[in-house]
Amino acid sequence: MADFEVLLPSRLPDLVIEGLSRVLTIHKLWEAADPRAMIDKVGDRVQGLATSYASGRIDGAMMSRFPNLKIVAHYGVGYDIIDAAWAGAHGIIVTNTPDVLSDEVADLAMGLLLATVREIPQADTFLRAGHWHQGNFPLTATLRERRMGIFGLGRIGKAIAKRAAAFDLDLAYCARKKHEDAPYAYYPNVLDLAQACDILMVIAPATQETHHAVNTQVLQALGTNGILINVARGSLVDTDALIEALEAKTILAAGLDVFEDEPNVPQALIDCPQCVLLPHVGSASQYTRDAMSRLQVDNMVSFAQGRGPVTPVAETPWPPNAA
Ligand code: 8YV
Repeated sequence: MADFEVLLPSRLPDLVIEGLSRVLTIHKLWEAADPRAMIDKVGDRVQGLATSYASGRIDGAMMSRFPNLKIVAHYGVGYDIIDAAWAGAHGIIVTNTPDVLSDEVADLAMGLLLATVREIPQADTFLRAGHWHQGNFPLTATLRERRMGIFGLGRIGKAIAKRAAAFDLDLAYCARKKHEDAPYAYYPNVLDLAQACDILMVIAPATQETHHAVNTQVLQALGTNGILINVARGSLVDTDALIEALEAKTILAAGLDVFEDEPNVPQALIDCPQCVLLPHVGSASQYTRDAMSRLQVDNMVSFAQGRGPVTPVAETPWPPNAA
């Protein structure tokens, strides 16, 4: 199988590099002194790309540089960096790493919600700064008697809902279509969802339709007691509108794990006392990243060995005529 050649545009975990190179030939683009020259040299032979969020846009122009490309195996559940529709139209399979990270991201989402409502990082900073000697930490907002709207009821959204139900939160959701198996109130659009809730949990995929879906109007609808949590992609929230809403106290607080231009975070958010900010760590435990690594390798190796991909995305079904 060593004649199946795979290019890695950006660094991947050692587990992925070891797993792939055990059976396939790999090319590490990020180590090349001249990446363009490496692509010119091996481009014709490359049948697989192993990508991650750090790989940058994998669009038609990029994929066209590999005329024999058959599979793009992605590390992560969100594959918005890849033009999967273009891949599908050109007979290229795209795979992601679903399910293995759902519980981890859902745990983090609830942790971020609690941290934001109860100001846990701020209380930690207060103690370390010695302020406790001068008096107690100010009383905070509460999770009690709240209604949470989940924007995106996919696998992670459902895992969040399960946890939120255990916290006695009343639940509602917005998704492209109603899920008959979900016992929560359904709203077909995010504005109506925000109107009906005081927590908005964003966990929908980044698409053209969801770009800046959380805008000034939605934040206004969430209200002055409103909490925004985003564990999806920065592009779903209009950052300028969010900063304005936080500064004008149109909403109460925000917990963000993702940003529009990572790792650049606007200074206005860093300076905002009602924000809890995390460096995109939703799935970032060793346990879960190892599971994602194994699934990425399984997808590539299974495909290279003629057994088909394990977790192809919706735009590139397997077998190809199963659409
Ligand atoms: C990425 C993520 O996997 O899975 C996703 O969609 O957002 C992350 O957990 C991470 O950025 C590593 O590429």
